[in-house]
Amino acid sequence: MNEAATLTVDALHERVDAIFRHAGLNAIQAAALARVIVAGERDACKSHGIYRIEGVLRTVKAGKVKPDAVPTLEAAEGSAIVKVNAQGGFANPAFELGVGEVAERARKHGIAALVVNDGTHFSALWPEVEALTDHGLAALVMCPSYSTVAPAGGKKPLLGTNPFAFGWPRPGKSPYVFDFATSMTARGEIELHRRAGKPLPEGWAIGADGEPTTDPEAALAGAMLPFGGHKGSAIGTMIELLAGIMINDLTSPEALEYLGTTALAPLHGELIVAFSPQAFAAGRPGDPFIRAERLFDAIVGQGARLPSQRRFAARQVSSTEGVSLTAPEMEQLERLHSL
Ligand code: NDP
Ligand code: PYC
Repeated sequence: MNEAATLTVDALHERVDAIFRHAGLNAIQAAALARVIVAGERDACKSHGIYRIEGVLRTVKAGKVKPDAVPTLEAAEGSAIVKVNAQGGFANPAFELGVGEVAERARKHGIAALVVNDGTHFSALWPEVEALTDHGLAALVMCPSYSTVAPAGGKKPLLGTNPFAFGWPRPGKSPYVFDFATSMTARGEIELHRRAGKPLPEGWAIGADGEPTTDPEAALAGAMLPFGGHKGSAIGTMIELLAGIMINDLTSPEALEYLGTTALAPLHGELIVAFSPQAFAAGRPGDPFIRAERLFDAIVGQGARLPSQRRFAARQVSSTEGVSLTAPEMEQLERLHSL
């Protein structure tokens, strides 16, 4: 029987990477996945932490993702659009391949986009946003998922939980970053409530009968609800259009049709747009970074907190004290390595 333990971020990365290598993933796939999963644990984002390892392994075993894929980059001379094909592997190493190129082009043109096609995506988007704010750029990131969310006024799953994230660089400080599902919550949270035997907050989901439910099992069999009613529903639809149809990749209904289940990680595309604040502000008085700080100060001055502050505080603790895992979580790491 394993006991609860505290691991350094590097030690946890090694263990997660070893699980993926053992399951047949090549070095670039395993390392990129381990980075985002460990970042989830490090930043206390449990819905996209080690709990996701089993979904990755199931998706590999089902033959729905290529564990040995090597992504390829296509960037026409002079274009502001950089395309990376994940070649049927995970989207994370594809993003890592393209991020330097899109950052360079955003600095050159003021704006540039990275399109990731043919990738399996299961992670939070803030690691990708932060990769761009680290380059001094603002960024928008979005992707579809698979049909689990009823459009506002509907009763059946159609849209995905379609995450939407934004980052603004703050010289000398952690960036301003928000990252959320366009549903009331990420699907991972529903699953974590089911595992913990806890009821859902009201307003998150409806059952297969179309009636509101707080039972996670009924919610998983029914539909999740968009956040903010028609507003979240419209943003989720925009993501289907921009990061599905416009980039000629799968929409959430098509991703579900391809997979045939929501128990595996979804295959689809992803759209990342990077902006150079200096380029947009050029020619007018005022420094965009100084002006942004005034806005953040005014928000915090009212007693509000900035998004991602909870994560950055958790990151600070993890980097000095390590990541604490419960006995069942340690058991899970052990078991998954011996599969
Ligand atoms: P949450 O509702 O937990 O949080 C959303 C954002 O709001 C975070 O940036 C959070 O910052 C911020 N926030 C929360 N409370 C406050 C507050 N009181 N004041 C200011 N900001 C606040 O997220 P979701 O459940 O909607 O999504 C969780 C994750 O799931 C996301 O990272 C998303 O990318 C991922 N996801 C991925 C999908 C995929 O297909 N790949 C699909 C759906 C979701 P903080 O973290 O600091 O609390
Ligand atoms: O948590 O909603 C979610 C999710 C779907 C796909 C990856 N994460």
